[in-house]
Amino acid sequence: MKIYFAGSIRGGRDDWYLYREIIALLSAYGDVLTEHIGSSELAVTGEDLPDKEIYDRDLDWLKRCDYLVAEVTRPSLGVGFEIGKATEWGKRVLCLYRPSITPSLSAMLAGCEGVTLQAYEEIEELQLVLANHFSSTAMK
Ligand code: 6IA
Repeated sequence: MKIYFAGSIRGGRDDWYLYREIIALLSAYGDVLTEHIGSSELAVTGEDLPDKEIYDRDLDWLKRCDYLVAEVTRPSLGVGFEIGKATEWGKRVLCLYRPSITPSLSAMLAGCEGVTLQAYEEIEELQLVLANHFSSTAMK
């Protein structure tokens, strides 16, 4: 099973350490194609690739994934774009967010039928959330 994890890059790297922990939890369920999102070395000015190469590579991974899991507490244009594409392509999409920081999410996520939203505050809560999500949406 292939999982595409999406998290803010140019939208701000405040939560990079949290992304790293979520990626570690996700790796119990499949191959996480985007482990670099949780890297401390990927800064806002980060990866040394032309934008077009990043775009082509990421969309290719997104097309091949079974699940998109996104941490959407920090608004990111790129993450929103990826969620839009994934829902259009019929991927299973789980969006995780912390209401203490972002109490009301964009209606484009909150109102989208193709998106499963899950609020949480502590990383410890996610173990159960992910177990439930992957067992209830298991690939046939
Ligand atoms: O708009 P954002 O940059 O916050 O968008 C973040 C999302 O877009 C992530 O979920 C990634 O999948 C994708 N993305 C955006 N930029 C990159 C990137 N390097 N490398 C990999 N995925 C990316 C950006 C380097 C840049 C800061 C020079």
